[in-house]
Amino acid sequence: MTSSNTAEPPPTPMRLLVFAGFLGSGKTSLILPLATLLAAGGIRTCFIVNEVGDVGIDQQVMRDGGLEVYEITAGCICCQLTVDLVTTLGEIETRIHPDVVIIEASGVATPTGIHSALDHYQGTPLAAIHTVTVVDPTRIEALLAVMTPLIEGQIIGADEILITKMDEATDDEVALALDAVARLHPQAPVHTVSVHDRAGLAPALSALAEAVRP
Ligand SMILES: Nc1nc2c(ncn2[C@@H]2O[C@H](COP(=O)(O)OP(=O)(O)OP(=O)(O)O)[C@@H](O)[C@H]2O)c(=O)[nH]1
Ligand SMILES: [Mg+2]
Repeated sequence: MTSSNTAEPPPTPMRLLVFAGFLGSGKTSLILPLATLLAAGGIRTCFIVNEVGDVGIDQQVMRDGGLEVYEITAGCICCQLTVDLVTTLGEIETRIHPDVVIIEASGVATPTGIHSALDHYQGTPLAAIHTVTVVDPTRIEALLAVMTPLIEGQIIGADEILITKMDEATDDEVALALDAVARLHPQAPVHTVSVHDRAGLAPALSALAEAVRP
């Protein structure tokens, strides 16, 4: 017999951590250690990855690490595949109800587009949507020159910015990336990181984990 004292509390609403950033900027490389950190803290996490073209090999690495992975392919979730995104989230909520869903957007998605897509989500209202944009300082000058609205939009729409590949970037490239972020989104918290410097990366990952802590 059950009583109201022993009834299971309703599950807490899901929290979303959205990773934006141009193709090859370093999103997956950062999500891997973040997912490990969340798992170590007992935070149940699912991962949705949106690849516009071929499916990469990264998903197998994620699965090998025990992460539940959902793939959305052959289009971008912020424009053509809005329905796929909300349907996948609904399936995740029903089947798994994790604490956190990490979404790796395609390299051509903008935070605004993803947030508009998420407005169509019909499940339990999401407790938080935290959006991180990953900036590759070694390429930002060229990308800002030729893909200005996309790259600017990815920075402007973020809650937090990770400038990555610090081990590879020159001082001038880092300065240019910092200037661009300061110009476009002066209020955004900015972390400069490298996936090859785990100690230096730890505070940035902790800040992201904190943003979606249940
Ligand atoms: N030197 C260096 N290379 C990095 C770093 N982070 C990522 N990379 C490399 O950059 C390339 C792209 O990294 P990914 O993590 O796959 O980037 P992504 O944004 O997920 O790429 P897509 O999903 O294809 O858009 C890979 O060759 C990584 O090894 C870093 O901090 N330093
Ligand atoms: Mg990736």
